[in-house]
Amino acid sequence: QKLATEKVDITLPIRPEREGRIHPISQTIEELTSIFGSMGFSHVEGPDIEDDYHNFTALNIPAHHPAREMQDTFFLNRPPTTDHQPLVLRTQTSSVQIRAMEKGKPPFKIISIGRVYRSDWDQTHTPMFHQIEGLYIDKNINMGHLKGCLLEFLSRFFERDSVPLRFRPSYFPFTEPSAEVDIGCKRSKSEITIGEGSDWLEILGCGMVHSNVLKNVGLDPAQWQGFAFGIGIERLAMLKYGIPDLRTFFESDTRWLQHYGFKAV
Ligand code: 2NM
Repeated sequence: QKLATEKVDITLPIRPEREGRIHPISQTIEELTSIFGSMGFSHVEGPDIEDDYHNFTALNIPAHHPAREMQDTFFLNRPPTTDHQPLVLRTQTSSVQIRAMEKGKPPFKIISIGRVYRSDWDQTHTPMFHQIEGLYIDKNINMGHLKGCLLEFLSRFFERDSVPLRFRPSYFPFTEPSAEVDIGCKRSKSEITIGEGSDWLEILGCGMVHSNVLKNVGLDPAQWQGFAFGIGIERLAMLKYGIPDLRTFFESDTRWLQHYGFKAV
């Protein structure tokens, strides 16, 4: 009787369960690694906690540069390194590339991706964000290669046949010459469309690696040269996926993640 009355209906659907979502930052990092991987860049990693030398000095950032000031950089109290250097939370991932160049032999064709930290908090800045930096050092690399590389990457990332790019002269301590790159876009009331229209939007910084940086990692600037670039990943994700507010990336709101996240495949 028990068997007859307490039969389990195995054809019933399961109780609804909310499926997890992949965070837009993780998704964007996957896309970037895949695009640059197919362009011949390998992925290098390094520590989030850096010493003063790798975060600043090796990158030709002089002793009294504003980026070293307390209000921009998170300095760690303890433990100090044996050579009494301050320790910092890395402010850019270029420190990872310095370490890769110290350890390896040229040519270098690498990207570094990861968290970076700056003491900043407002509508368009969070104290932690993500960056991708690229570096290509060989015997005959010039700004033409830089432009071609960025054109290929940005058109693939934004899924367009081509994208209009504008190079504006700029300044970074670690590159000479340096440029900021704008991408062509169209602004309507609530949306930005990338790759068409008559407006410009700043998207990344780049340049030819400074001869002092090459010397600092033991390379002869008369033999080796190349380009580097750095891009904020949140900004790329916001533009590609129409996410309006930067700070929502780090609020861990599962409703936000259900909306903007990606289904696992
Ligand atoms: C940027 C802009 C320009 C950069 C430089 C280097 C290194 F390590 F080779 F010196 N890595 N990344 C670089 C250059 C980063 O970010 C806006």
